[in-house]
Amino acid sequence: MNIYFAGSIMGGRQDIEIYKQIIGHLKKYGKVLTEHVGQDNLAQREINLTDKHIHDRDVEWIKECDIFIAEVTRPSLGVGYEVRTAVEMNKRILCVYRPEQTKRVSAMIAGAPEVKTLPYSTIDDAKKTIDDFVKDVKF
Ligand code: 6IA
Repeated sequence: MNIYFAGSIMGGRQDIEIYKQIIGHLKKYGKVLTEHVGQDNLAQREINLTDKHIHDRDVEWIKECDIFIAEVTRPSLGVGYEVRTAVEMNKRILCVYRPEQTKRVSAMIAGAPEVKTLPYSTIDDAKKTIDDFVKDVKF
């Protein structure tokens, strides 16, 4: 199974440790196409890539994914754009967020009928939510 994980980059890297843990968990289920979202040295890795290259590659990966999962606590233009792209491609989409950190997720995510948006408080909760979502997709 190909998995696309989306998390904030230019929107702020404060949640990177959480992204790492979610990505580590997702790897149990298949190939995470966007492992770099959880990598500390992303800026160095991608420094020579143009914006167009990054955009076109990421859109191609969304096309290839079987499930799309985003951590949306930290608002990110890129993640919002990717969620909409995944909607257009009829992907199965889960967005998770920590209500302790953000009062409300954007209505354009929380209000989208094609997107399952669920709160979590601990990383174990997030993993459980992901497990349930994957089970649902498989059967
Ligand atoms: O607007 P944001 O940067 O927060 O958007 C983050 C989302 O867009 C992530 O889910 C990524 O999949 C995608 N994205 C944005 N920028 C990049 C990137 N390079 N490389 C890969 N995916 C990206 C940024 C390079 C920069 C740190 C030098």
